[in-house]
Amino acid sequence: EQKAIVLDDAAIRRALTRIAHEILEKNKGVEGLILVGIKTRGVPLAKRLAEKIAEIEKVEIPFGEIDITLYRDDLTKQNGIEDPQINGTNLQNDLNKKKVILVDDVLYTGRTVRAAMDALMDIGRPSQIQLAVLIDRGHRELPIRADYVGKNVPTSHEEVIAVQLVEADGDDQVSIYNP
Ligand code: 3GP
Ligand code: 5GP
Ligand code: MG
Repeated sequence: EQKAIVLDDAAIRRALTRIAHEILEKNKGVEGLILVGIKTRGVPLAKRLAEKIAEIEKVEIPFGEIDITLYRDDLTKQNGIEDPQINGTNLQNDLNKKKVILVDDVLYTGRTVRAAMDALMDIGRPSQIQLAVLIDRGHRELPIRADYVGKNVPTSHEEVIAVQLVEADGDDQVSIYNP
């Protein structure tokens, strides 16, 4: 098992700074924006983006989290298991006419994001949903793409992207390995 570093701490920091600027550019400021992190590691990433945006624009933007449990047949190797399910959310914000930016660490098949969008639609009627991910590893099974990508990392199905973040793991690093 050989691990190759895909992003070190400086590269993660730069990618998130760039994405914060891209979010502001695309949305022409912070008006109506709300950042929503997908648990677990999408949450600290969304918080970091909110901090960077606050630094740049001197405005706080609302922030929420959403918990999607994985009932992934490709993870458990069992068939007949459902797609990712909503476990919970702390979203008390009124999403009507808001531009929601979903944030996750890794985008793979797209099923987690689809479940997250379902959950958002149940809560309210956002005017837009955008998606930011640190890593896009390919292999989409649904017509879903990210608006903001830290790094595109082509992978095989067997490979795993390990995302370590200070808030969860004590250090910042993204690596790829073949278990
Ligand atoms: P996360 O909470 O940081 O998102 O999906 C649950 C956890 O399992 C995720 O952590 C993710 O890091 C990890 N994981 C590693 N490889 C995979 C994979 O191939 N598929 C999924 N769904 N999760 C993976
Ligand atoms: P999807 O639903 O798009 O297949 O997978 C997205 C979710 O699964 C993300 O929340 C992510 O945490 C997790 N995931 C999928 N593949 C990987 C991977 O290679 N590494 C990590 N760290 N997470 C992954
Ligand atoms: Mg994740």
